[in-house]
Amino acid sequence: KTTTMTRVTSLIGGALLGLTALQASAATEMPPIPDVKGDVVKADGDFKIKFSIGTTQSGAQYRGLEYFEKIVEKRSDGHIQVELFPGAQLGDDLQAVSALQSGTLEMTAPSTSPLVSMFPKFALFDLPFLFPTPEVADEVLDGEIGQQMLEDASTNGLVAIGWAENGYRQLTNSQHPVSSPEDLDGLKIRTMQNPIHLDIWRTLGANPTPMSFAELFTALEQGVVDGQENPWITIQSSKFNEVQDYATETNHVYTPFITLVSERFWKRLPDDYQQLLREAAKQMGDYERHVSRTMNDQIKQELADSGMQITELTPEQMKTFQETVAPVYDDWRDKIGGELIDKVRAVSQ
Ligand code: KDG
Repeated sequence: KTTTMTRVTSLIGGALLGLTALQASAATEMPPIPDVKGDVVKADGDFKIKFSIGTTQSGAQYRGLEYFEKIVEKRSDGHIQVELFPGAQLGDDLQAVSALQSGTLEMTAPSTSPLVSMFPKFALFDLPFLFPTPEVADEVLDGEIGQQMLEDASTNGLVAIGWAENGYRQLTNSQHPVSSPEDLDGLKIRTMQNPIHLDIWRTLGANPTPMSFAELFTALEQGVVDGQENPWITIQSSKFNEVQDYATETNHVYTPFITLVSERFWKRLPDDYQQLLREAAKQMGDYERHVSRTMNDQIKQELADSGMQITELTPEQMKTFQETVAPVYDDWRDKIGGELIDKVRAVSQ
C-alpha cells in the first residue's frame, strides 16, 4: 500500500512540478517588443554590437539579452545589429571588460564582484546578508545609490547603462552536507576574484581560491576545488550539479549584473541610439530579474530532483553563519563607506 501511495504521491508531485514548470515558463514569456518598429532610425550608418556574457545560453541572463537584441533591432529597424556570445566564448569577465576598453568588443554584463578593484564601491554588493529581499536590491539598484554607481562606473573607457540580476548565492560542494561553519573546515571553495568573498569564506573556516567563472566547471570536475557558490539558476545553467552532490541554501550574498558598453563604440552612436540602448538595457534588466525570480524556486526543486542534496538551514543555523561572518563588516566598512552601508540598511527597514 505504502509503495502504491508513494508512487501515486510522486506522480502527483511530478505532475504538479510539470504544471509548475509550465506555469513558470508561461510566467517568464518575453513581453511584447514595443510596437514602435523603426521609431529610432538614423540615416547615418549601421552599427553592430557583439554582446558577451559569462553565463550560458540556458540561464536567465541570456533570456534578458535576447529581449535586448529584439528591442534594439526592432526600434532601429535593423540599423543596429546585436550578436550574442554566451558562455564566455569571447573571454571571461575581466577579459571582456578589457576588450570594451580597447574597443574590440561593444557590450558585456558581468557581476560587479570581479570589478571591485576598478570600482571599490561595487564591494557593497559583496557584503554578506546585506540585502534581505529582492525588493531591497531593486530599490538600491534602481534608486539613487544604483544610478550613482552607473554614473561612477562610466569611466576608464566604459559606459554603464543598466542593472540586471545574478541573484542570491548558494553554496555547493562535492564532499559532504554543510549546515554549520564547522562543516566547512578544510573545504576548498572557489570564490569570484574579489577580496570580500575571500574574507567571507576564510572567516567561515573554509579554504577559498579566487578563480574566473570561465574556469570554474573544469576546476570542480577535476577536484581542484571542492565547492563554489552561485545562484540556483547559474548552478543549473552551468551544470555544476553534475559535479557537486551537496548544496546549502545560504543566500549569503546578492550579486547584480552591470550592463557595460565600450566608450569608443558609444561615442560613435548618435544621441538617439545612445538613448535607445539605455532604454533597452532598463527593459532587459526588469525582464531578466522577473525571469530570475520566477524560475528560482522551480530550478532549486529541479536540482533536488536531479539528486543534489540541498540543506535548508534552520533559523538558528542561519544565525550562526550570519554571526560568524559579521566581522567582515569591520574590515570593509570604512573602505566601502559606512554611510553607503547605512543607506542600504535604511532601505531594508
Ligand atoms: O559572466 C558571468 C559572471 O559574471 C558571473 O557568473 C559571476 O557569479 C559569478 C561568478 O561566480 O563568477
